[in-house]
Amino acid sequence: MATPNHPFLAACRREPTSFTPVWLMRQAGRYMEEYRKLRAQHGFLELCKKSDLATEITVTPVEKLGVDAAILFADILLILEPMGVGLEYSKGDGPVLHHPVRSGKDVDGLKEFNVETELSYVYESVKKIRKELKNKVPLIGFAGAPFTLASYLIEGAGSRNYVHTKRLFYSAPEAWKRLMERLAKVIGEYLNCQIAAGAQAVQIFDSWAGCLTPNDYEQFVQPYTKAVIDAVTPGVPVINFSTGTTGLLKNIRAAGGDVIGLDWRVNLDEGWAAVGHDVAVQGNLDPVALFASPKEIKSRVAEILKRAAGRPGHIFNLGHGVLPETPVDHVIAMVDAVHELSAR
Ligand code: 1CP
Repeated sequence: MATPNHPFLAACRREPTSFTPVWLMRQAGRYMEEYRKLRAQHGFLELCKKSDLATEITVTPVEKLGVDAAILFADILLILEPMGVGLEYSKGDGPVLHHPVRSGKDVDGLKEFNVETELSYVYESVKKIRKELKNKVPLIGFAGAPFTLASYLIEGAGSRNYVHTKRLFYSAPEAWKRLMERLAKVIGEYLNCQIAAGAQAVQIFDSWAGCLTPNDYEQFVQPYTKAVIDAVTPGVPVINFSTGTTGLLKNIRAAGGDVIGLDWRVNLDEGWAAVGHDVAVQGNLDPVALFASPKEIKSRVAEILKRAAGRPGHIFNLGHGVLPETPVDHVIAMVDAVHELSAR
């Protein structure tokens, strides 16, 4: 089947589009009543592993919001489960790993696993979602970046200061290197399996890279993120997403990607100039702005579009995911405003 030239994919390639494509990180999630209803009946891992449910959760926001891309419903931590770290999602408290990695010995104790068979439920979802979407919008696959996944593996949960993570690379750089090489390898394979199943672009989430100094990013993180991006099937656009990385943008760019994610802590035009106009950008509305009135949301959308200046290669998004209490009608107002104000 010939793939139509979707605005989202064209923008990834910095080709001109008749309007600015828009989608939202966490567009499927707790702010949506349909999701909360399903979540009341099923555990989070069950929602990810039952491909019919994952498909429904992925497709619902596309129809309801009118966005220009779908993102696979899954989680960055699923790839850690087959390593034997005791992944659990407890209601309300976010994910926990019962056996975190704290030493070189722990790194070597992580289970080797087959990415194709152990995570086959993810590729099953990708296939079903593509079928369900009928080529109306493209499907984005994703994975966590090596650093963000390492931080969960080492801390055992979300973290404020990443003390254990940084201590591992300060005090045991060889163990850190072994861990990051292993992560980079499985993440690259995982993304390529999603692509083989039908994902048309992939996003790499380095959500917590903003805690790093530029030197530490360059030495301990950049080579591994770059290895993942270099391993992605040629021709498939890669979005390199991070937050809090205004001071790291040159390094983020050096790690690679066809599209660089910008969060709201930098003006879009300044962020784009910092990464270079020879790459596409994605962003960068503050997720909290969606709690303002639709009129205020529209003026903030206008401000970001003005900074993008109609340059090909801008994908509109939030700077991070939709927050759980966000009013759905404000999200719709945002998507409509992007389409209306960017029409050319
Ligand atoms: O309780 C629940 O219902 C689970 C809430 C939830 C959801 C809806 C979690 C647990 N993950 C997800 C889905 C999810 N996670 C998607 C789906 C696609 C989408 O609509 O965007 C994606 C892309 C993710 C990626 C993800 N998971 C990231 C990177 C993006 C980000 O927000 O920075 C991270 C850091 C995670 C870990 C995670 N999983 C879940 C939670 C609550 C968290 C964050 C915990 C923390 O703050 O440390």
